[in-house]
Order: sequence, then structure tokens, then C-alpha cells
Amino acid sequence: MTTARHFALPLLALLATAALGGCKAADKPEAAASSAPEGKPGVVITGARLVLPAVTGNPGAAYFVLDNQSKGAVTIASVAVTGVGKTEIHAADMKVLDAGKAEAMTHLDFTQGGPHVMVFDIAPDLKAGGETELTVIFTDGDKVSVPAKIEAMGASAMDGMSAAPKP
Ligand SMILES: [Cu+2]
Repeated sequence: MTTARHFALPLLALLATAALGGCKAADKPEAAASSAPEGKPGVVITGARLVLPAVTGNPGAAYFVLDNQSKGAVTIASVAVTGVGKTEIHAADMKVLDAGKAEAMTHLDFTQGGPHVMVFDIAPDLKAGGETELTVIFTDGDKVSVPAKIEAMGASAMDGMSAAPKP
């Protein structure tokens, strides 16, 4: 009986350690995230789309919404689109922005008539109705990639233009 008790205690201690160990492992999503190539905790990108120019060879535009649900501000260093040679982040007035900053718990709309990503040198295989990939690269090196629908410069783009506060 006494022997059994002596065994019981170390076993409990062992179980407690195991439980703690398990807790720590589950508490380490960073390890899992860093083994994945992309992702940024608390940042969600939705509605990504690439709008092709009406005239081939002209620049197009990419739009998306960045939702920053994290406790810190995030700053976009650049945006890459698969099949596109070059991108620039533009303000509504077409001025080049060095970066897009989203304060904590806010969201950033890249939308027609507002800030947008101007895309240059669009590969001919990017066709309306298809899909490409849009990658947002942050100043800290993190990246988030999302699928982006490819759209022709159509009715919706025209709507955006008439809604734009431009002369
Ligand atoms: Cu522009």
C-alpha cells in the first residue's frame, strides 16, 4: 500500500509535466506559421481582384480589402500580382504611395475611386474570368497571398470611375 502511494506521486508529477508540455506546444502557432510559407496573424485579405485595362498594354488595377484584426499597425511595403511585371500603390489621385498603413483594428480599402494598386506589364495569359494570385508584402517581411479574380474593364470599372471624385 505504501509502495503504491510512493508510485502515485511521481506519476502525478509526470502527468502534470506532460499536460504543461502539451499546453506549450499548442501555444506555439508561430512555429507552425513560420514553417508555412505565407501568412500574417490577424490580417485578413478579401475581395482581391485584378481589373484588366480596356486597351491591351495600358496599366490595369488591383483591388482588395485588408482587415487588420491585430493589436498593432501593419504597413504594406508592396503588392505583387502573378503575371504582372510591376505594381505601384496609388492614392485616389494616382499619386504613388510608398506604403499603405493599416492601424490596429482597422481596415484598408483598395477600391475603385480610392487607393488602388496600379499594375503594369500584364501578361497576355491573364484573361478576364480567370484567376491569378495577389501577394501583399509587409514592411516586416510577412506576406499574405490570396487568389484574385481577373475582370475585364467593364461596367463595374466604369461605375468606379464615375464615382471617383476626379474632375
Ligand atoms: Cu493609379
